[in-house]
Amino acid sequence: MILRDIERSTRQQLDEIELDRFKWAVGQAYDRVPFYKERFDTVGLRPHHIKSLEDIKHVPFTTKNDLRNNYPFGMLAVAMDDVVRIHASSGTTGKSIVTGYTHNDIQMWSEVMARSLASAGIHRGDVLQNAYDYGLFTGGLGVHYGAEMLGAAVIPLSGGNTQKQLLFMQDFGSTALTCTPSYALFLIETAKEMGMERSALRLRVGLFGAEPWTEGMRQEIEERLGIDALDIYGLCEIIGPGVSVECLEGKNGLHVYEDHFLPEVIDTQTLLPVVPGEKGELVITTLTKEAMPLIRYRTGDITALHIDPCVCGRTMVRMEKVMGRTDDMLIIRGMNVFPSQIESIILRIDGLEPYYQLIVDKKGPLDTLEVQIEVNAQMPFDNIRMLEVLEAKIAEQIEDHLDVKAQVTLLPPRVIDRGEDGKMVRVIDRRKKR
Ligand code: DLL
Repeated sequence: MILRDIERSTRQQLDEIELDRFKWAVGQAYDRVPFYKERFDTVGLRPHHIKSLEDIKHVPFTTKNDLRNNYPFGMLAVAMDDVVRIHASSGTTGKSIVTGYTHNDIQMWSEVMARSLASAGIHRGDVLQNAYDYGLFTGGLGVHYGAEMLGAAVIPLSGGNTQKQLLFMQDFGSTALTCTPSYALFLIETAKEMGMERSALRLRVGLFGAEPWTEGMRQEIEERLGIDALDIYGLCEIIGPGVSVECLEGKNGLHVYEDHFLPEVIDTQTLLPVVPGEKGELVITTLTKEAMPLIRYRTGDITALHIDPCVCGRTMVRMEKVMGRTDDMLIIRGMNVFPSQIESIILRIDGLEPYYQLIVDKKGPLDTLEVQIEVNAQMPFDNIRMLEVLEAKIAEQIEDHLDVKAQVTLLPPRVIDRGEDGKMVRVIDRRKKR
């Protein structure tokens, strides 16, 4: 199959494709988006200056703020007549990020999503339960179009209606599940409450993304559902889900679809590219997108790129599981902490659920961190002494691993808000309000 051929190209073949497409994308942006013409003119860059992939370092970055400043349609490179779809991020702060798609963009997106599903071992004949939200969020429709292109039978359930989801999962014999990792946990919890046995389900594989999740969370979901749980990454600015995905064989980093998205990782201080394997901020250039090409877009996501071969035979570069966003990184008394680091610690301890929230505040001049975690239903919540001992143990582990003092508060099951769109809110930073 052609799709698989390109995924096994040699590095040189990939570089050639990427250079051709990179030149095209820079030209499109320069010729058709006034923002880019002005930005490139300021640094004296013309599209014909791009001779090699190395020349990318002379090209200015694009940021989320640039998109906000051009809200809603200022970044479009085509007339509205050629736009067939508009998506937007929920935008909890400031203006939403808006993105448009031409017919070809939708085709390309469907293709990378079909490839993503195939990379998870999903095929024609599978019954795919799609519990990503349908709407402005790209999860629902992105997976949907990919599943149809692949030929799997997609059930467009969207998020919510959890008991019904589970009944359909059982009655329709769903073999694949797509949703956020937190929603997967919620499904597991609800199935348990409904007395639904794992053996009543035919699920084999799940493709989870849209928020950071750790290896510990993967293990939890895999064990409780008896499936392979794989990571899928993307963002609406670039296309939606399908920028990169793990393969079933390797389960060790997400292959970036380099024929459409050119990835770099930069040091957030120097803004220079880091060496492969080193962590930094992911920057992506769209190589084929027509409606809204983005050149060196700073995603804000922290990861590292790996170029060593993967057992699956795909040659495309792999990115590590995203550990969080640059703006999720908390600085607590001078120490850097990502919610995902706390998650890794929590999930190693018996009796806890992966439902937690970090509450950051200030007492006088000092930052304080409270970690609230739900315990599981088996934990005797009236045994105060036992809870205190456990809280102290968790605090000790957090301090050992992250060098940060935390007050740990255990909560009964089901009290932490599960979040909208299936994405959980992990951090409440009260320092920002003051
Ligand atoms: O979350 C697209 C998506 C839908 C991806 C379904 C995967 C599955 P946005 O709402 O624009 O798009 O949010 C994008 O979510 O910059 C990351 O910070 C985060 N994110 C997305 N996927 C992952 C992942 C969709 N696998 C923002 N791991 C991105 C960690 C992720 N964070």
